[in-house]
Amino acid sequence: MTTLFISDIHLTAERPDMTAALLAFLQGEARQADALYVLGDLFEFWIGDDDPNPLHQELAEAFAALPRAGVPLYFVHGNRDFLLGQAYARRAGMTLLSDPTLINLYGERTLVMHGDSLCTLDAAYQRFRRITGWPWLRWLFLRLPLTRRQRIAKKLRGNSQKESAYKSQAIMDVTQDAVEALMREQGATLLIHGHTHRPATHDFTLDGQAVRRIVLGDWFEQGSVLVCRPGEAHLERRPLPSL
Ligand code: LP5
Ligand code: MN
Repeated sequence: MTTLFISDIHLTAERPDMTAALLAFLQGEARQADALYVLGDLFEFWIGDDDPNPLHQELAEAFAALPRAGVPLYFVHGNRDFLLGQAYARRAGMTLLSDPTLINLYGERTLVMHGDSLCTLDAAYQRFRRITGWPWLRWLFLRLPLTRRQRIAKKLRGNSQKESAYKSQAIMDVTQDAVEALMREQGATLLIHGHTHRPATHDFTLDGQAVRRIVLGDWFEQGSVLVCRPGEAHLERRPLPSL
């Protein structure tokens, strides 16, 4: 009995080692799980389900094998792949979840989310998030020619990299206030998210009750997998192959 959580793999053709590690994970241990949750930023960036990138097709096939083998597969959008749509989700056998979603994890009220919405000190990012959430802007963007979308995505990535260099670590982390407000509102005792690339387990007390926040890691140096069983949760590492 295990439920697995991953996020922030940032798949790109430039990192075949990360793709190989994820494929091995999907073809191996994920097949034995009760469910797999992917909590955003699976891809380095996503500019539409019509992108003919062969990596996307390869991954769709590998993911779709899971639900075919009886393992439910859930996806929460990240800030890099928020445009991943129903067409790709269907191809990959993924059920799209809203951010956040409350699940029952072996009897525990658990919130799963990407985590970017909790970074409330990062005002510039929250503005970006609000604007890129406008349905009409998404609609327009998705109708641009692919090369134009690619150029815009690269530009946004470049700006983000430049800006992040000037932001403090504290600004780019979640705030305890946002975490507590959300957990209180949802009556959750466990919160699982990614985005910050700071894998850790944070135990604290909320209104007199012991609660926990688990942060998933990225896959740049090694794989990061949260393995949950009834009453236990372990953040584990998986090696990347040397190709
Ligand atoms: O990228 P990452 O994870 O290292 O940093 C994030 C925040 N950055 C982003 C931007 C993404 O990297 C860009 C991804 C492109 C996706 C595909 C294109 C789709 C376009 C769709 C249009 C509808 O998320 C970064 C955070 C950091 O996490 C830590 O939390 O700090 O935030 C930024 O750097 C954002 C800037 O601060 C935003 C400032 C500009 C605001 C104006 C909005 C203009 C929007 C125009 C849209 C076309
Ligand atoms: Mn992210």
